[in-house]
Amino acid sequence: LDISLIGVPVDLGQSRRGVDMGPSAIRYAGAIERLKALGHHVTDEGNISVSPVHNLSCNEAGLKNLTEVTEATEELAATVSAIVKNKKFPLVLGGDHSIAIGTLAGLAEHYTNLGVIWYDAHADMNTSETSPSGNIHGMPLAVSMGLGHEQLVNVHNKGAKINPENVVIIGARSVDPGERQLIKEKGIKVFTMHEIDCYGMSAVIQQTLNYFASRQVDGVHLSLDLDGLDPLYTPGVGTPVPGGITYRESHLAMELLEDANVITSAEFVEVNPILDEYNKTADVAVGLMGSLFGEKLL
Ligand code: DIR
Ligand code: MN
Ligand code: MN
Ligand code: MN
Repeated sequence: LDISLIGVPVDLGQSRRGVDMGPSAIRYAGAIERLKALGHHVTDEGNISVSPVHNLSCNEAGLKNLTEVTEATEELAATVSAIVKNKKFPLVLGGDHSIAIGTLAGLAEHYTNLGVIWYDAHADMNTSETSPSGNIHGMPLAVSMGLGHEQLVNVHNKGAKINPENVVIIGARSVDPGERQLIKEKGIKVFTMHEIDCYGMSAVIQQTLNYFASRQVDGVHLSLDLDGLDPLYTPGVGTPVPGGITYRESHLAMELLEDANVITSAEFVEVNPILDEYNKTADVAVGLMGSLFGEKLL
C-alpha cells in the first residue's frame, strides 16, 4: 500500500488535556517503521495545524470549543480528500474522536456508499440536544449522519456524509439515553460487548463483512477509538470503561479485516500519553496497525 499518515493534535473535543500529544506518542511508538517493515510505502504528511489556545468556552448550544474543532476538522477534511485523490491510503492519528468529523467529510467526497466500522466503548452519537457533556468527541458519528450542530454537519461540504445503514459499531458498553434512541431510530448495526462475548470476535467481524457486502459499500473506513479495548490494555484514554474488548480479540479483528482486504482508510484516536503508563496505549495502537496492515507471525 501507499500510506499517507496524518497527525491531528486536537484535544478540544473533550475535557481532559493531553490527547493532542497522541500523534507524537504513536509516531514515537514506531508506527512508520512498523508499516515500512511490512513493505508499505509510507509518507508522513505531518500534523494538521490546530489552535494551541484553549478557551474552553461553550457556545450557546453548550458545545465546547466549537470554533476550534470546526477549523481543525475543515483542514483535516481537505487533507484527507487530497490524499484519497492521489490514490493513497489515509491513516489518521488522533487526537480525540471529534476529528472523525473531518476524516469522514474528506472521505465522503470520494465514496458514494462508504461503510464505517466504529470500534469504540461509546456510540459517539450524541447531538447538541442530547449530549450530557458538551464534548464534541461524543458526537462525530451523529454529525457525520447529518445530525447535530449545523456548523459541524456542514464541515467541508453541506449535510450528511455517511448513511446510517452503512455503520457498524463494535465494542459499545456505554451509551447515553439519547444515543440509544437514535440507534433504534436509525437502525444502526451494533455489536455490544454482549454480542462479542456470546458469539466471539471472529463471528462479529464475519457478520460485519457480510453486512457491508449486502449493503454494497464502495469502501470501508475503520475508526478505532482506543477506549474500545479494555483499559487494562489501553489505560491512556480520557474516558475508560471497564469490561472492554481484549488485546487478543482486537488483534484478531484487525487480522480478519486485513484478510478480507476491505479497509480503505483508518484512524486511531483518543491516545492520551499524560494518562498512559509508559506509552502502553500508543504501543497497542501501533501493534494493531501492524495487524491491520498485514503483519503475520509465519
Ligand atoms: C459521552 C462520552 N457519551 C459523551 N463519550 C465518549 O460525552 O457524549 N466518547 N467518551 O468516546
Ligand atoms: Mn492542546
Ligand atoms: Mn469515540
Ligand atoms: Mn470512546
